[in-house]
Amino acid sequence: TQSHATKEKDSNQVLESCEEPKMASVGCSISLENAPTLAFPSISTADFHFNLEKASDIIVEKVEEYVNKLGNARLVLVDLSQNSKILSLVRAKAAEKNIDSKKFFTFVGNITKLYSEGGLHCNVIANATNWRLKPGGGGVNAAIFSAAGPTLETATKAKAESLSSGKAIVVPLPSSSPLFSGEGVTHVIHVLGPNMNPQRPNCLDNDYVKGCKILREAYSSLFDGFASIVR
Ligand code: AR6
Repeated sequence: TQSHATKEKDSNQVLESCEEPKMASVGCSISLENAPTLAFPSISTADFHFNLEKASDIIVEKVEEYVNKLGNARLVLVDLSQNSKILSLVRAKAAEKNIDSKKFFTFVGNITKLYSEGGLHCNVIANATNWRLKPGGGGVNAAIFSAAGPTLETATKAKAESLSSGKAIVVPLPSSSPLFSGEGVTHVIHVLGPNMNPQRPNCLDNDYVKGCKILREAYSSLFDGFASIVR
């Protein structure tokens, strides 16, 4: 377990180090490692063209609202690149608000390979999906449906045919899915965020009053969904 904890620490995780003495620090890593963890991408900020400053305010606001309601569970914002603008904005704003960095942190990696490539154990991952809940389309949605295999589509269809923006649905992942066996992911939560891209359905035409309201609702639905699994 210690080597796993070390692996997690040595990876790309941006987490202030535990400052306790050595033994306490090992204990701390073990309990953190076993904690239920939700990895989530920044909803709507790539293909859906949502403003990054506004999105980062909303992420930090919603994390602050939920993080202490979730017991020892952790929330982790993930993106693919070390240079991710959204990760650095969120990191700075979360630090300003003194959000507990053991319960919320950012992580650089592919959300479908967090354990195998980054040593970060996340039992739940969120997907920024489309209204039809269909595989493909690019971004994190294509990556998750592809890594999870066809059972995710079947399990998703059993829950819902479509999703309205601002909503999330929790889908238990069949144990036959490679994401379950290889990465330890037991649930995928699909989230539909607001769309500001005119080339995608239901574009909000730059209406950020509506857009921000929907993005807040999306994170509330996501974190409520995670809370329902943790309980
Ligand atoms: N791992 C971690 N983060 C990722 C990954 C990955 N594999 N892939 C992308 N990101 P996006 P949206 C980050 O475009 O803006 C889809 O086609 C990415 O850098 O996936 O909500 C759907 O079908 C960004 O920070 O989602 C919808 O139609 C974040 O994930 C539409 O795009 C979200 O980027 C949804 O657009």
